[in-house]
Amino acid sequence: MHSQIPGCAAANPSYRSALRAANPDTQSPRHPDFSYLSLKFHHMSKIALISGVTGQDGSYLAELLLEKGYTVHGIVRRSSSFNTGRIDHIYLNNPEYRDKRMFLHYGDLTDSSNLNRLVEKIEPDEIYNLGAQSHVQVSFEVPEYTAEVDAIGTLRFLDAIRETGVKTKFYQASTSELYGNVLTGDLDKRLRRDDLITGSPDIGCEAALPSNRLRSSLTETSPFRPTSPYAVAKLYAYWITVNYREAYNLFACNGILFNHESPRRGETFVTRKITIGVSRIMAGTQERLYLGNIHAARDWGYTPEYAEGMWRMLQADKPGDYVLATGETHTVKEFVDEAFAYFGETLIWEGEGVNETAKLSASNKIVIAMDPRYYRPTDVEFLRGDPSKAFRDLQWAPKVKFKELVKIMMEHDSGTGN
Ligand code: NAP
Ligand code: G4F
Repeated sequence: MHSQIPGCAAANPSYRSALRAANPDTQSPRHPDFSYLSLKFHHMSKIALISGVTGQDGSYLAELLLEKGYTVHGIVRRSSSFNTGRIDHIYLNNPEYRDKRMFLHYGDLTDSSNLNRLVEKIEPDEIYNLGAQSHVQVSFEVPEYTAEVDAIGTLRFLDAIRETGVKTKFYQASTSELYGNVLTGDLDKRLRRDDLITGSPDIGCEAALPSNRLRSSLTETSPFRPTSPYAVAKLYAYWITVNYREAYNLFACNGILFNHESPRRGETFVTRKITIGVSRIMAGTQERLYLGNIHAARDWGYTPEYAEGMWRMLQADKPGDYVLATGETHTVKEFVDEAFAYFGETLIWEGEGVNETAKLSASNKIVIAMDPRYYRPTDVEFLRGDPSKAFRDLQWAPKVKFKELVKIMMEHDSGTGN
């Protein structure tokens, strides 16, 4: 065993042969025999490799794929403390999956030889590259590392596919951060909001205006204008995925995902910070919650539905790039209001900028204040996505909208859910 993760898979010569040994009825996945094909069809015994399996999205995706009958291999990076909390329920504590249909491997997107080895040994049918330094504000502190993992890490994965010659499909976790402020045009006056609304041919966004309701929503053809080291790194990853698709005929897709949240969202992202903070304030264990740019607006969806969308992209007839979003946008401030409304509380907002505060209308107690530490050097002010293409081609449509999402997260974090 090369690993210290409890039950972590050793570097077997081939996981496919291990799988076949465990299930002698399963013939080679490359075997053109119909009995195999029908077996594969009925049992969906595909093999997936997920980077970032310990993260929010990776954990839901692993669950989804296991439910669909996949064998799931996950890449876990070494940490001095346990970092598998989001997948312990499907791996550590689940004898049905652990080392039978789910395997964990140490690895890192900064280590090419590791990625090459894993792709070669596992021969996955599908690769989901979800691993990333995913915190936008942190990317201003560690820009080089963010580029190393988020940009070059993607190249390393694609090159591992190319060099090993393994026939596989590739999903890249692209992001709505790529657009930056193109809808509001705050950073670059050449891209005015009016241009987008009227569809200026100059910036090629005619196709970005599919309906009146979504006139100012972002689509696969909207221009990119990243505004953080994270977004710039992800821009590289987006285009290298497109390039490898075109140059080497890879089945490679970009999922341009707008913000998606859940009870498993990292606690330093704003939605989870709010649902935990508000729960503690209402329980009397925290005085106040400090935030940054509460006027920023996001298109927030529910993560399990987005995991389904990732999978659908790799089941399509042809590879392509897809926006996943709800088409509905709310500010951080509205999220705070909705979180307190879960407890029947109303807030009174006062002041402006860093002096803005909110107090509970019932008690006059200040519960929200600003802290300049949470402001970013540059921020994305407004995001709204148009998922029409995903609906048309993948029959993907999100059901959970803003209010339901806040409720799901509040129920979890306040311990008041069923
Ligand atoms: P997350 O919770 O922060 O998870 C990131 C995952 O990447 C974790 O498993 C993390 O490992 C792993 N990771 C970090 N550095 C790595 C490295 N050097 N090598 C290998 N793995 C590494 O993020 P998420 O919300 O699940 O997002 C998943 C992906 O979608 C990310 O690429 C993110 O940028 C992108 N995305 C997210 C959203 C969103 O709203 N959530 C929207 C658009 C795009 P540890 O657990 O050890 O930290
Ligand atoms: O929750 P956030 O940190 O998410 P952000 O920056 O939108 O990025 C997330 O979504 C992207 C998709 O668009 C992903 F690509 C990325 O990996 C990540 O998952 O911040 C949301 C907004 C920002 O405008 C931020 O300035 O909330 C504002 N905000 C206000 N106060 C805060 C805070 N953000 C954080 N994290 N903490 C605050 O106290």
